[in-house]
Amino acid sequence: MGQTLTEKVLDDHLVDGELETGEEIGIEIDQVLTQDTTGTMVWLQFEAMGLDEVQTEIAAQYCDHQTYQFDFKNTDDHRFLRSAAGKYGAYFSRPGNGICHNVHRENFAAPGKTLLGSDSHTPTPGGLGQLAIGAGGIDVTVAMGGAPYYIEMPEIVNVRLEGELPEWATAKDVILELLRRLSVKGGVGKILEYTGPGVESLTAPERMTITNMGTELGATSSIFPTDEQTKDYLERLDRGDEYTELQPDEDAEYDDEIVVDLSDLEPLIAQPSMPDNVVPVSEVAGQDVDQVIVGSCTNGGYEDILPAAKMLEGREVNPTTEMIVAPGSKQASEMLAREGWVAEMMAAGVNFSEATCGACIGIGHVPASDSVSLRTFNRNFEGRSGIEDDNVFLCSPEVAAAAAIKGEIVDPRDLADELGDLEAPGIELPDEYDGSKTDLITPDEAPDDELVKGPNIGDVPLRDELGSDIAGEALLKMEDNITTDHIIPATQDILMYRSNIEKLSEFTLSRVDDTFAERAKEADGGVLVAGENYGQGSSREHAAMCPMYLGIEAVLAQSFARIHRANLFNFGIVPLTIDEETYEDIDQGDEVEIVDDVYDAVTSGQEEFTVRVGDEEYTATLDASERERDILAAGGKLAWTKEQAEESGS
Ligand code: MIC
Ligand code: SF4
Repeated sequence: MGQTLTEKVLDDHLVDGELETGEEIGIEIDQVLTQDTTGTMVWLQFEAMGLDEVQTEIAAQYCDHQTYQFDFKNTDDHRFLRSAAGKYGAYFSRPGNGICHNVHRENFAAPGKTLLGSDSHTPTPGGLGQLAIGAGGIDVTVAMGGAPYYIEMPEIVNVRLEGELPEWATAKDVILELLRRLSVKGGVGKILEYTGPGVESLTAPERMTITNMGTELGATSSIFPTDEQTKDYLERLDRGDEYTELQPDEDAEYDDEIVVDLSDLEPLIAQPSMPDNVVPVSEVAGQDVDQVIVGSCTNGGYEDILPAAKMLEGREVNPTTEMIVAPGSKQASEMLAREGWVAEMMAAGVNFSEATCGACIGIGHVPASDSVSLRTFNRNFEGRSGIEDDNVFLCSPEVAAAAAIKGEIVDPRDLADELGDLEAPGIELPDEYDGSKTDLITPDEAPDDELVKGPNIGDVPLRDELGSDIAGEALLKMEDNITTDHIIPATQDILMYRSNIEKLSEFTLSRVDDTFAERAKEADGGVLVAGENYGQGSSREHAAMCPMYLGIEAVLAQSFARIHRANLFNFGIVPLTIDEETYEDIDQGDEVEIVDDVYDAVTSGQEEFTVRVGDEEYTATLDASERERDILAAGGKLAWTKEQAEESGS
């Protein structure tokens, strides 16, 4: 039987296990990336493990999330990260140089290589045939130390693209269509492999918009085959020699198939406050728009901003609307500036920002209260923009620019009819990507002996070995699709404590219940209860670290998002799956007790646990590999990795 493209790349990197769905496999990691808000913990854990040098082909530390240096805290973090990159041998990308995924794709992403990154949108270079996976910080630390990365072999879904995109429909609409059909949990446990005759019409940057936002489906990764488009893009980046052809075998078998006819697509939009709340733009047309932002790792490339710039050429942003353009990389800004597009946009009334994640996580450009903001981003979870009563819509740069011109949501096709001289800008790649590279510092350029830790850099929190008893109050009962933004919100006031767990933990689950952290501290133990897809969204391990710090011992949920589930194991919290009936029966405040000897049950491979709630008993399931059980028993991955190193005498 032939192989899928995913199987080919995995096979090439396989060091443990067999490529059978559901089996645990270990793969070799060629490249790692980390960013400032997850990176400080990555390096603190690297230090705590006693590792002394990066072992992967490429390790890159980006500063992109918290680029504004309001006081000493973010600057302390950036200085620490530069010293860690210099000491251990990673590339360092200075604040303002751009978003990790954009700068990585410009400089390092390569077909057939594996990439592990401590950011959930790491799968972005899947559009170049790279197998890229997002993970918690400590998983990246361990991979950077040279160890394989372990995952359950996902199902491989064939997303067959047919036809070609009509005018005004874009790559963003392809992924919004998939979100509309499959929902934010439709991709959990799956890798989406794109095939079919529609692939060749999409340029590499368009493919990367699609693979970037596969994360919103909960997918482990997304990948495209490589072809003339991939080669062409790499050549324009002056990296043509890194091209290799990668295609699935003709007789490859997939676990499932989805067909998308590109020619059927039209401009789509995700309404507040979930990326899968997708409708045609025409359905919500006419609503006043206060703010429009073009940017982020999904649509912040040169190729994404250019269409918006072309639409604005000789026109003006509506006086009642504010439009911000925040490029994904300084290279994109620089090229758009050299070609005169920045001036053109500014003349139209655009507020041009530095290359940063910024507004995507509520840092700067917070919308006005109870207003509509249209963004080309990938996430619109409630409150993520920095204000609780936000109304954030997600759309393509074309739809965003149309709204900026009209001052209200409008299908760009209708705006074109109305204006008479507005043409669909289409997609255009530059002849060459020629931005300067001065802000990407090689490991040899700035070697460092010491880690520089200012007062904002705390210690890595640790948990003791797993005990025999877990009993305590159900401190919080939550609904379906709770995001990591609910558990540990981003936004400036909170993000600046990412290196200081004691302080950060005060904000745990504050978006669900602002008394939670206080109550958890007082109770000194307890469990969380949640519905489906608990912990969807980001890779931030802080969403497991902080509950651990507050004494949470188990999470009982109907299902878990992949990265967060791994983070719970990594920080010694037992993730138990419960059915709907059990979920319905447990109330917040109930006393919950796991009847089994937890340590024995976890280490002996027991799958079913008895949970007592008042007088009733229920069954909860621990679906975990032997490795995951060992990690849990040790009290988390840091302790477990150290134990392993001691046992092997290294
Ligand atoms: C996000 O988009 O939510 C983030 C901020 O990039 C996170 C990483 C973080 O929380 O630092 C992610 O997606 O993993
Ligand atoms: Fe940055 Fe937003 Fe992309 Fe996360 S989703 S990496 S915050 S731009």
